[in-house]
Amino acid sequence: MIDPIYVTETAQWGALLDTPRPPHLRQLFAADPGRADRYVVEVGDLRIDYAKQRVDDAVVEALLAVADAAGVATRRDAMFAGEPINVTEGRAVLHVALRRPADQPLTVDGTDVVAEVHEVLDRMSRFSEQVRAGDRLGATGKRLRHIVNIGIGGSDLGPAMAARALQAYHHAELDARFVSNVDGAAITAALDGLDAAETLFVVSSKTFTTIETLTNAGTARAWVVDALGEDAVGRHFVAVSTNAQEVAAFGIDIAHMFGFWDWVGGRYSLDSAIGLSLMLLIGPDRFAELLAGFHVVDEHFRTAPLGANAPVLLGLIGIWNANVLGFDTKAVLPYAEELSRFPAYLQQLDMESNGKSVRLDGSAVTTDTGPIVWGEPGTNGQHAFYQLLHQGTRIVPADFIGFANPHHGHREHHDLLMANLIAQAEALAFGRDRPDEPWRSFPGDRPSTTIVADQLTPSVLGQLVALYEHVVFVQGCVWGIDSFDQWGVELGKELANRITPELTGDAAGEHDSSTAGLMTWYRAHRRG
Ligand code: G6Q
Repeated sequence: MIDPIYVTETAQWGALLDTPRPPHLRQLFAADPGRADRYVVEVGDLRIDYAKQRVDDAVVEALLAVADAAGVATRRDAMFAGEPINVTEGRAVLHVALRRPADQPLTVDGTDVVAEVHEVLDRMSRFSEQVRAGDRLGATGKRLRHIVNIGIGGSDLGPAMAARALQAYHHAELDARFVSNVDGAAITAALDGLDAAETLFVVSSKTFTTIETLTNAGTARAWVVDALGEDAVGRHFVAVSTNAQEVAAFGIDIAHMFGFWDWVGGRYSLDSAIGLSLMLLIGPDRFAELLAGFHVVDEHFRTAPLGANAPVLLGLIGIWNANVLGFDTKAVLPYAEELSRFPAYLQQLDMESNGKSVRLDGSAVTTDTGPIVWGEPGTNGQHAFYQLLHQGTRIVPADFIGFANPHHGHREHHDLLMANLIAQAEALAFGRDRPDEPWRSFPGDRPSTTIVADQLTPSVLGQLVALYEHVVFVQGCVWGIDSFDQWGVELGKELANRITPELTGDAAGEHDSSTAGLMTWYRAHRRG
């Protein structure tokens, strides 16, 4: 049993709240020429500069004491050891095992989970190689050229984000589309222009009971049957799931199912079989590089002293921003078009993990928990919402992400892009005084972290994702919440299941007057 933690009742939390707020970033930099060197941490290929955060040595020390009081290191070790730290679901949390090398076994309840992981990875690799080489063909003998990944939430955002991020590594003869929304417009667009004989559907669902995914998969199945006949289904559908029974019930042969385990949370599953669509696109070797990148950061998180541990430091700075300075949101601003889905991915990772109000024992938290995470790739945001970031009354801490070398050959574009990233972080931190024209004044002192790497390779993407996974973990430890459940999505699902037959049938149940009014309106206007 994991002991609940009431961090806000500890002396260390009190000391944190009493720690003097550092002066303006202009003064911090002016007083300390070594600041930029000391407030940088390097992990793998990532260079993480947090010198523009509103912290000083006293704040960092107080935050580290809070991490100690919250037992961050003990909890981290419990996660790596496979203890059931997801207490409300009674499960281990072992996404770190998904990227462990084959020669580093990890035995949990008498089973070497790493051996199981590699067994599935090997099957995925064989299958991917066959499709990529054109050895596994569609039912009519045509080469499979189009992958349609059907999944939602954790079974969509990871592979969709990574497929976009690693576009430069895609097989030249394969493309992929991702369908998640139950809105029929999504599957219609995904199927538009495709030849069923050349299309492979990857139905990704941990539970295989998710209504959106099953609805989309059912429509896709009917589309294939219509074009190629019932017998073609086996050649055009594979499943990724933990639920063999439901996969078989849907009509996919479990010989074409790639499994994973209940200790992989949906939003932590990109590097499990949920990454199959990605592996098809980039190949098993590049997928292995992605996993190796994750592992580099896992090892750093597991072994580096807390004061030099990137996820710990970034997680604690997030605590300082959210709980002490009172900043409610956080912007993620990748200066890389390929990372266009990264903010959405992080939104789920962070907000579904740490958007909680009760602690491990069900008691109410006594401080704010996870921030609202949002963002867009630069430079587009600069011509839109950055106005508020620079001059608004609300302060939004930002993470800038950029790379020295792009995958395209337009160096002049890239120099401009990176100049903008660097300039924005500088402008936010230092501002500009124009007392004569206040509307042209920039207050500065707006905090940011800048994460850079040489290039967005599969390994670097793995490193980035693992970094944020562990940041979220550290914060969840401090707040004493279960970062690995997601009960908050249940009520809406239940009510939708209740309302669906009421919208289409005759019997309407009891609802408040607003809900009943909406249902009456829909029933009156619904055609077909
Ligand atoms: C993620 C959540 C959630 C989940 C989806 C899809 O952590 O659990 O986003 O991934 O609801 O679930 P299935 O994979 O079971 O279809």
